[in-house]
Amino acid sequence: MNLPKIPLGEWIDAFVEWITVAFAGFFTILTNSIDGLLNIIVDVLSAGPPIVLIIILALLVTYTGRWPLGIFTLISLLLIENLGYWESSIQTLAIVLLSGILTIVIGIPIGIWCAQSKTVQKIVTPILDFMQTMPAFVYLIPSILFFGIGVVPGIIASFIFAIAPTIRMTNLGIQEIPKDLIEAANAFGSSRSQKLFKVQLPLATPTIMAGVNQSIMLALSMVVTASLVGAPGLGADVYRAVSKIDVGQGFEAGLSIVIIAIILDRISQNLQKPAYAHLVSRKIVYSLVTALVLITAIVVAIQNGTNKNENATGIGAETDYQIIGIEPGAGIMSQANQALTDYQLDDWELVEGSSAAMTAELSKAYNQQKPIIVTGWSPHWKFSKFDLKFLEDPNGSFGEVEEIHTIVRKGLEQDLPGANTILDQFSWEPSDMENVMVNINEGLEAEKAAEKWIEENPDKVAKWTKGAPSGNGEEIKIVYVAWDSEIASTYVIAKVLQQQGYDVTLRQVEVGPMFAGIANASADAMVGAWLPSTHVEYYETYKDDFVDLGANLQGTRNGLVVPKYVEIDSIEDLK
Ligand code: PBE
Repeated sequence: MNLPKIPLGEWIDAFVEWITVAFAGFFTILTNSIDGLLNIIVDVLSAGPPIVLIIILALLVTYTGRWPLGIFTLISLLLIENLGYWESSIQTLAIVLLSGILTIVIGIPIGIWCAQSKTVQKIVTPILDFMQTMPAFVYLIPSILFFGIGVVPGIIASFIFAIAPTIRMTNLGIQEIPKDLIEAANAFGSSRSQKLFKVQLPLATPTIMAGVNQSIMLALSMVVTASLVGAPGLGADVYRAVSKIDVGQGFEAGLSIVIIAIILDRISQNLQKPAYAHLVSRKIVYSLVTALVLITAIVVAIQNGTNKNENATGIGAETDYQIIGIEPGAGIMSQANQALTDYQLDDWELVEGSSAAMTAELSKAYNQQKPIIVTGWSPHWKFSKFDLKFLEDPNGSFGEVEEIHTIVRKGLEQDLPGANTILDQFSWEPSDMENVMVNINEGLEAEKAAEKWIEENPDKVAKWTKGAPSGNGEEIKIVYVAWDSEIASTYVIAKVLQQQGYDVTLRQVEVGPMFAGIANASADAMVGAWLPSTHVEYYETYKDDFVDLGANLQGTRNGLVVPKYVEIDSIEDLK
């Protein structure tokens, strides 16, 4: 059958683009409010020294879930603090609390509404099914466009992912109430709202709380995913560990997430029926906690108000002192961190995320002519699409002009001599690479863009394949990171190898795994090692276990990049 493909993706793209523009103002307000709320929560949680919060949490857990749990909380939180994950934990806790609060404030009323109207329930149920089964990653994509990168798209995506149980359980809890109780309430002539607040909600509370508990757990399970778009906290620590293959750090951060999960789970499960309610009444304890939170919030707010420099202007204030980064394991991220130290930019924050999120953020700012600073490298399509400039780097934090190397596993030369020769002879110019990148950015599939370049450059390709025996369908595994530059080079070399008779498999991985994969021979080749400085750490770690076939491109550059309309010229101007 030759039916044309339904352009579902295109429709969604157009729809999302329309929303992005039409509701830009609304999204800005929403972003700022969520960001503001989150900052308040973080400020409150980190108001005193860690030990204060640790003791308060331990007491709260003791009260709700008995003393053994309290002791567990005390010890495990001290452990988190000792391992150095306290700040990340506060961030994570704040993100989960805020998603939880949003879920309660929005989910419970919707649940009540569902319980009261069959029609609403019929509409809401399939939407919830959809929201819960759609992979949570997918929500991140439009979230970045609407809310930019950082913590807000993460919170929104967690919220969408987590709200369903609260709505469902509220609905269920109310519907489960025995009919005779409702009839009795009716018989006494109670109004709708009396019935709701005096009969239905109190009776349904345990079920509703079970829903809220599940929602909080789901929100917590989103923290790693959310870190892909720049949400800070333990999730970002885990992502960073994966990106660099740091087993120890991964375990420590993972363990901290488990501890926080247990604590949140036990508190939210037992809030309704605290273990020691017979000793101290719930009212007293919860009022105390609420009062404490409110007082801290007010004190913190007053302090912030007096500290704030109202007339802050300049690039820092305009960009919120943020530099938009990419994957945490990328070489350019260590260089950017080095630059923050070298130029003493203590106020600045390097936001972690992904290359795709970075370019999305850049396009968005550029279209609104807003100032923005990103970690950037050339060759890259963004230089053809936008008017950009590298900031001068007098201290050389980003290294000199570099080259990109092809690296293969040991033994490839013996096993697949033809493929090895082609990889060895692969070499092209920055303009070639940029040409492929621009085509991909303009919507051509990576594979098609590679084919197109190969067709247009037969002479270059002939040099790469010269003297290389063809393959006989042997498999060759190439690994790459989803940086635009590496997508271009990898697809081109893959297509050439394929045309020469090899069965090429491409694997997209994080930076650390790319190097480690070649070193432990679970992959055969990569064409994206930026040397001598960008990937020096990985190179040094694994260099005894792979074969460096030398440069395939010369003249790359890393640095901080801004649109030309931004009025600074050097990293020094950020001070
Ligand atoms: N990059 C592109 C990579 C290498 C290729 C500059 C983003 C990095 O920083 O690791």
